[in-house]
Amino acid sequence: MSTGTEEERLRNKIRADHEKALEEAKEKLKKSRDEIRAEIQTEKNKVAQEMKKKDSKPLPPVPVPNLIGINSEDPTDKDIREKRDKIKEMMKHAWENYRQYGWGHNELKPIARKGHSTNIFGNSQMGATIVDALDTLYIMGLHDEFREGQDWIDKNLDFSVNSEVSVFEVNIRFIGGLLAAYYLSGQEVFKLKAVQLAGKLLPAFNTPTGIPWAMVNLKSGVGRNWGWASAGSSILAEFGTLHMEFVHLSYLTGDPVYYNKVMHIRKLLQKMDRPNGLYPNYLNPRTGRWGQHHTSVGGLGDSFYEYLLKAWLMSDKMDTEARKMYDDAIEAIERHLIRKSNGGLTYIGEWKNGHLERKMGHLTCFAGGMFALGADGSRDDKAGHYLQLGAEIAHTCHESYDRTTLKLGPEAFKFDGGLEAVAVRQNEKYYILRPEVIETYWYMWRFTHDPKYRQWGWEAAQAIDKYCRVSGGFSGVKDVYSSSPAYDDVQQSFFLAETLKYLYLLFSNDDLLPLDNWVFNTEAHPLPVLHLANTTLSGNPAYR
Ligand code: DMJ
Repeated sequence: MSTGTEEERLRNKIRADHEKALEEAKEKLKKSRDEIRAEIQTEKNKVAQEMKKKDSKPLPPVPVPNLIGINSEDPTDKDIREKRDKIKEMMKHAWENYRQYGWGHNELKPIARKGHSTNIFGNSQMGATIVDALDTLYIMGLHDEFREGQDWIDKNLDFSVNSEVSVFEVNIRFIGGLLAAYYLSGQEVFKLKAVQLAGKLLPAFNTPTGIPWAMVNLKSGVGRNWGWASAGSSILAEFGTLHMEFVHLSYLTGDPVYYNKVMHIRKLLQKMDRPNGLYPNYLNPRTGRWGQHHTSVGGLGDSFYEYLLKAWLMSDKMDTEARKMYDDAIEAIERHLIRKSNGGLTYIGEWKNGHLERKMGHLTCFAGGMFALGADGSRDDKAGHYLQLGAEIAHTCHESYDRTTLKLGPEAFKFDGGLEAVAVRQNEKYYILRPEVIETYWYMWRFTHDPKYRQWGWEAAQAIDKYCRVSGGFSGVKDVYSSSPAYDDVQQSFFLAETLKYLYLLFSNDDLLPLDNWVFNTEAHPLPVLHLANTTLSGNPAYR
């Protein structure tokens, strides 16, 4: 209870504060508008500085996982060495032009020779190509270029911007890219930036279900979904492709918040009914109900399945729950979506409201590599079957390239009405420097050493160099069936992150980033396996 004197003391204090505020207000009114503005700005700067200091506090040290195979000898075979050198030269061409004409922008317009961006990166210059390219530069031994990128990131990469970005794209390209650069080079700046950025993505999870919004404003934290998505839904391949990066964030920071977010998504999915055992592509984050019953192993679905398998691999095969979800999903996919064409080509169609569309996307071609990667450890010991399935998908996707004029694959191809692995609609005939087919060649090469995969990869590399290379970099082409195709004038950041990296690895020895120790995220950023069972990690608060 307050005594009388205490009350009086309080009253006096309030009065004094009040008078002081009045005095300050009077003083302020004597100042000009410009002076007031300058004062406000100084205050703002002070707060920003304080926040920056808080943001760059060192993180608690954690034991570094086993980082094997960051370097490797040159291949002994001269022909293979020369092919690998050629891929490195292509990387230099892409990088140097970006540096000259698009530096700091997200991507490059190689014909117009200026910066380029799309709505997935928001409206600010976040240097997406720099972050996406770092690990490729590193493994290629392009260390000067790597340092230029590091320097830019250190001085310019700032996430306190009023910009609405895609949570998925920022996660796979930026957080994945920064984490991989950190593990490869050991430079703390990458880890710090990854953690700062992750903090900016967390408000996207503030939904009634915990299923994140597709987009979030980095400054305000306000999230929303794509206008085109079925009934206000979030997308399976977006909210289902956060696991690898978020587990690493919890590991590195000792903060379980990231791990808890992705495990919550998994638990929620496990509880839901799945029509025919298939996961629909759309899930409403407000109601927790599925949107349209569309299922795809290509766009909108793809990397969700990939991350189930990779969660298991990345946990040193301890996360058996993820492996079970993968096995169940793949069985349903085989039953309902995978078919053989009249001409004997195995393809993966799309399920749309109870009907199978016999069309396969370029994006779906990654699945060949996924099946091969998941073969070992498969249910009922069907390793041979899944390796074979991977080989069949690789063959089909190679056919989709081989049946074009440019020997580059279209965005989508049909198996219908006598058509086999060819695009029909004009707006499906483009090739935008995508990696998925080459990705599958590389996994198949690692698991089988069948020389045809190097041969097919080399054919693709030559076609890219011949038809997509321009003096200002590399561009996508609008029609792979035309002998003089128009350019789309975009050098996608994933061309440097993925396409060129998988090609380089295809012509490297297997001890460069061995698959027993590294798991590649969906943007080809290698993250080390976390041996969760080993004693050094059990001390990490994230896993207590
Ligand atoms: C990349 O950003 C990733 O591979 C993603 O999973 C799918 N699309 C592109 C490349 O085509």
